[in-house]
Order: sequence, then structure tokens, then C-alpha cells
Amino acid sequence: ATRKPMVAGNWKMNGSLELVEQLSTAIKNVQSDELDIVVFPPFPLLSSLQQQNVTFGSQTVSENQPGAFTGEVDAQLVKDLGATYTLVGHSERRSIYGESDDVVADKFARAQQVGLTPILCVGESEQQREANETELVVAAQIDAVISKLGVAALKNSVVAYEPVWAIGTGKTASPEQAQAVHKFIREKVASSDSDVAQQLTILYGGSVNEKNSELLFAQPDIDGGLIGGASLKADSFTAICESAK
Ligand code: G2H
Repeated sequence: ATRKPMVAGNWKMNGSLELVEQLSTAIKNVQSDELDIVVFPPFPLLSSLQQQNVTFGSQTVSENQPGAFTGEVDAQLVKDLGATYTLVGHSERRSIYGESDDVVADKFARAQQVGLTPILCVGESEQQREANETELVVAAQIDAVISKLGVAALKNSVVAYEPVWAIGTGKTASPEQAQAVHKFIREKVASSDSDVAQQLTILYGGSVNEKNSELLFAQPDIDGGLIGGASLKADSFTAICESAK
């Protein structure tokens, strides 16, 4: 496949104006045509990233058109501030803020409507993995988008597989475990449209660091990573970027 690798940094509720400066400088040193590097800061930092020559996105967007939704952020505004991507359905959004598969699919649709590329985050909990429900859960999360928008909608999107039990816990899925789910996702999409499946960038996320990234990224269906904790440290993040080249 000719998929270009991607390394994305999800800052979660961390970061500062200072970190924007630091990481932008570091990223410019490792940027190259063979790799997409994207950062996802909190909303208030989007406009300061616009001043830097770095690709960025938001961590979520509202599924709604502008209106009376206090505290929410319109996808069009995110786009106007220079963002290219948005995450949708990160497991923290699903579990802490109660976002259902259906709402996540609406956010995905709204992102594409304004020209943002959604990164659809999917993944099973520890309990679901133990009950052998990983494929069931991940398939339902993807089907929510396909049934609403059609498989062609996945063309302008990225999928991030993040097993919930590996997020921020220091427990990374083994390269084999991750590859198995990535392969499942690609085959699942291929059953609807094989071209879309071949072109689909599928990232792995969950305690990726500069020590485990290389083996994960070497797997045939793993096209890069969505990095949380390790994306806040310039040295770690740039090392992870290098390992994806
Ligand atoms: C998973 C990941 C980034 P971390 O949430 O989205 O975070 O690398 O800290 O597990």
C-alpha cells in the first residue's frame, strides 16, 4: 500500500502558549514529505498554532450548526482558525461525556461538512476484550458512521484504534494484538469498498512512546500513531515521528 504514515499528538487538557512554541520548533526539525505530523491542542491554543507552520486539529467539535449550545465549539470556526483535522469519539469523550456511537457519527458528518478531516477513534474496554467483544465493539463504532454516511465518507477520514485498557495506563497493546485489530478494521471496510479500505490511514493509540513505536509502526496495517502523554515532550514526540519514517 502507498499510505503515508501519520503521527498525531493529542494534548488532551494539557498545554500552554509555551508548549506551542516548543513543540512547533521541534516538529519543524523533523517534518518531511514522507510523514504527516499533526497536533491536537485544547481549543484556546488553535489560533496560536495557526501562527506556526504546523498541521493541527481540534480534539472534538460540536455535531450542531452554530446556535444556542453554551460551551460548545462550532466545527466551521475550528476550520476558519486553520485546522485541518478534528478527533471525534475519543474514548475519554465517549466515557466521561457520554458520547454515543450515533453522536460521534454526527460529529464526523459535521466535520466533513465544513472540510475538516475527522479522525474517528474506536476501541474496546478491558471488560469487552476479556469477553471477546473487541471486534463487535469496533465494528459497531465504524458501522455507526457507514450506516449514516455511506462507506465513501471514510475516504476523507482517518481511523484511530485505541484500546481503552491501553490509554494512559502504560499498558500498550503488543504489535501483534494491535495489528490483528487493524487488519480486522481494514477487512471490515474492504467488505464494503476495497479501494477505500486500501487507502484508509489507521493509527494506533494507547501508551505509545519512543521505545515501542517502531515495532508498532512496522506492522502492515498500522499507519502511524495517536500519541497522548508522550506528545507533550519534544524529545519523545520527535523520536516517535522519526520512527514512523
Ligand atoms: C490515547 C492516547 C492518545 P496515551 O488516548 O489519544 O493517549 O498515549 O497517553 O495513552
